[in-house]
Amino acid sequence: MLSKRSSAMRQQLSSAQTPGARVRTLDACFSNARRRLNRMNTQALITTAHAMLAQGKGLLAMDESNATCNQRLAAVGIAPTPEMRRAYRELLLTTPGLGQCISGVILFDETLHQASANGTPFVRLAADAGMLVGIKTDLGAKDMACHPGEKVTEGLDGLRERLQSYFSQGARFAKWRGVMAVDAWRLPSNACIQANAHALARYAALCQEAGLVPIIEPEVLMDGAHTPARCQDVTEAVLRTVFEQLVQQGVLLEAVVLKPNMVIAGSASTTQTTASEVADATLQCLLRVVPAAVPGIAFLSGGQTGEQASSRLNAMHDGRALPWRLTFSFARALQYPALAIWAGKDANRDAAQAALLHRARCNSAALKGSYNAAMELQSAEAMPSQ
Ligand code: 5MM
Repeated sequence: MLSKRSSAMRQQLSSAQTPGARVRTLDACFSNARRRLNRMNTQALITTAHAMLAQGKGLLAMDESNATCNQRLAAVGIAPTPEMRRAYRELLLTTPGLGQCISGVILFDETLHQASANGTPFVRLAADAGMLVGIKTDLGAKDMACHPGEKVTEGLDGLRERLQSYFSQGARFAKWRGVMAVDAWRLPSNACIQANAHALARYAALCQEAGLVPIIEPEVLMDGAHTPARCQDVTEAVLRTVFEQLVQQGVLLEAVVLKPNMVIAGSASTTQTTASEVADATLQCLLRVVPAAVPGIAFLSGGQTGEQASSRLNAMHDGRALPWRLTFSFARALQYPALAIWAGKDANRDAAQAALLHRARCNSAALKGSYNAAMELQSAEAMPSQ
């Protein structure tokens, strides 16, 4: 299987460069990747990537940094304390039936080391529910020097050692997010795209060396008034650069998961598109730049409501043939209703878990093209399990 996929990737990438030097460059990339990863590691990575992309399942991103998690708790009136962060993450991980729709959870460093109130480590809770453990490995998007309004993600220093430690604690995949702000013509700069793509590729290579499947998350932000066409152009340029960098760094494309934004208008744009238009633009963009060797694409929600994210994901599953599996890796679009219902009160715990399960089931249905607005009227208990 690996050699078939490698050959597909070779063909696809070759067509994007000039003939002579291109073949030598690609040969070097492939032999580098193979030298670095022995056959056993390669097979284990590919197996993990396929498990993350299991049919009908997606990923739950619950890896908000402390600052982001605190903001989200405070926004619904919950005290932003370490104990409330822990209790909230326990609520998410102990949701009955979650493993039927969720293949893996992305944790923040703090959460990886935490345990439930009865002392069960969170890593054990995830494993018992049949969910793989992933870890956010970047150290955040920081202001980029000489580039006002732009950010570059940091965290490469010491990453090799952190990854070894995460693997020994049970993590089997990782995540790194680069963010690109958009405006009508100036942003993102080429420097910002190049810097973030380079960091993503170096992170991905280190992950594979440590036995972790890298989730590669180059996010083109929804903030602003840009048109859907502008989002599509920028997303295509960003992803093209990311894949060039991944190949240069010798990353094995068969063992990565791409986590992109959908192609949608800026949240303040007057030109909003329908779910099927979002699906068409997103898939046109991805088909142009994502090699067929990549096993799967797990979308971020980026500030869409739960219903918007589900309906757009559903519209991408209309029976068209695609070279990769599509799924979700949502944070807000899965968690927000649950967080608001919980409000930090034990009495609301069951209802909050039902709300999380409901969103997970809606997204699972979207992966089969069977999500519809009527599902939003059903409670999680009443919905058939996927
Ligand atoms: C884009 O954010 C990621 C996906 O979440 P959404 O589905 O809500 O867009 C998410 O995994 C994010 O990377 C984490 O929440 C960490 O964010 P911070 O801002 O804390 O680094």
